[in-house]
Amino acid sequence: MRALISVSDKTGIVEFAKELVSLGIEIISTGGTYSKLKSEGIPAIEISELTGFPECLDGRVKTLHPIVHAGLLAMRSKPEHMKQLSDLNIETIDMVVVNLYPFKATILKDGVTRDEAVENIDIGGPTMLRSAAKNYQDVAVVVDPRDYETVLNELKSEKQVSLDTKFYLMQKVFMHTSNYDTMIADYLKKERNDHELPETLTMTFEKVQDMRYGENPHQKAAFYREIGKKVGSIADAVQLNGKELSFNNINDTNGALELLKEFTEPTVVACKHGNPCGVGSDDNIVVAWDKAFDADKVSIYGGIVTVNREVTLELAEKMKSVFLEVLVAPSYQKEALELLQTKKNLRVLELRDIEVPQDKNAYDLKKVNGGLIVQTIDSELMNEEDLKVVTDRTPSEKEMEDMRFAWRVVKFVKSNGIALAKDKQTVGIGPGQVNRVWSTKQSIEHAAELIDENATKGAVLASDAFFPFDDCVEAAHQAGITAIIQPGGSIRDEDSIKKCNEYGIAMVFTGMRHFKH
Ligand code: 93A
Repeated sequence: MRALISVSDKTGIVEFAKELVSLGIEIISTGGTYSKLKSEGIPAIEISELTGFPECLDGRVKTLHPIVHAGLLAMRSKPEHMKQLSDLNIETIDMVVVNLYPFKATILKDGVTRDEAVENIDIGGPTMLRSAAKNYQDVAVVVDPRDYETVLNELKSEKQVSLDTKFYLMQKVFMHTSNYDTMIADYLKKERNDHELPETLTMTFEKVQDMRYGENPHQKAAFYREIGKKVGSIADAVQLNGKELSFNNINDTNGALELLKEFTEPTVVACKHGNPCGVGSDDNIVVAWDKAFDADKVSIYGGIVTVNREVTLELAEKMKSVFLEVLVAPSYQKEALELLQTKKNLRVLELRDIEVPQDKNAYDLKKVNGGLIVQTIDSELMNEEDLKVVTDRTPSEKEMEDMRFAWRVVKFVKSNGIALAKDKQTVGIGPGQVNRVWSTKQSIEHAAELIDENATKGAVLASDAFFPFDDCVEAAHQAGITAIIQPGGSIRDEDSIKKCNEYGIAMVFTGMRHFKH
């Protein structure tokens, strides 16, 4: 029996090769692997000796030779194949142990050049893997060091690798090589800044962890991360305290981080079930917390909080008294972290790159039954030049400031979404209703019930999409709201504008809609 070993990741290879030799298996190997085995005193034949051809072109051509590939692809059950091999003086190769040039590790390196990445595209390795895998009935192909043990155990007890295992190894190879190629294609697409949606969509994600369950306890779940640069996402956060993140934690934290990224000034976002329940901005992060907390002291219970400034001891003390599921911040003062770590259920995460904006060309994917709907992410807020006052009254500077704040928030409220704000604090949020006036009424009720009856007086209202009727303006007026920001674009815009003018409400159109489902 002969095994060809050519590995970049040399983990466990010496022990594995030693065992193969002790089982009487002959080893053929490529340059670096050969040197490693030799230095450990393991007998091996160099690939160039087998092929009679030197490794050349900086190693670009090592194993790409018919002696290798005929030896792998010959079907032992076909006499013509075996006769041809013998006529050509080629011997079979019965096992391939290959793992590939570290393309992923290379593209993840800081400052990697395109040339360096391209040089790390393995050609000979996948070719051998594919040849061996195609002929799986006769060749055992090991791409993952974690399979060395299984293979050895079978060789020791059965003197061969079982067909079942060989089939499993084959399937693993095609999964591996297709992921490898997809990773290369993804990288090149990004390098070309290609924003097109391709004819067939392939992406590779790697498993970060299995999760106890999914959205509900009877659903299986795992968390996969995109392969590529760090983008300040939940996948890049480092957990400093608390239980493992759940499926819902990850989903909700993602939403809370997306919203937070809209803000550069000190801001605190509290979210529940994918919707913000309280958002506050201020020059002082502790005041921002107070605003987010006071916005809705009920819903924040068991909520997710994201913060874009260091958590100080003063802030941690305030947070400690609230039951939170997840807290994410760019950093923690030492004493603050120690205090938070006394709450064993609180998942405390550090995300240094919290402000890194999302990649504008990233895909937003939604699985539907039988397919996938794909779009680029909603990375815009509005075009300043489209911002237009449509009422007789022009909003005051303060109203404008609050409207800009509310507009950022409402972008992340599930549609139909309404956000009310005053003094850079949300005072009412109306998410996910099937008509807009209900969302409006809900946001007003939120303010009255969770803050006080006067919370909406002098507040502003942001709507993620246009008003189909003037009923939202009516409700806003009843609540004492003085300014409205919305995309505009309804055939009945005039009705809403008229009503605003009647009540002295200032209204601006952004010309951009932010549905979110
Ligand atoms: O440069 S290659 O694409 N050309 C080849 O012919 C070839 N054969 C094996 N890369 C090739 N390999 C790869 O070399 C293997 O997939 C493995 O990752 C690596 C092992 O090289 P070494 O034994 O010299 O460290």
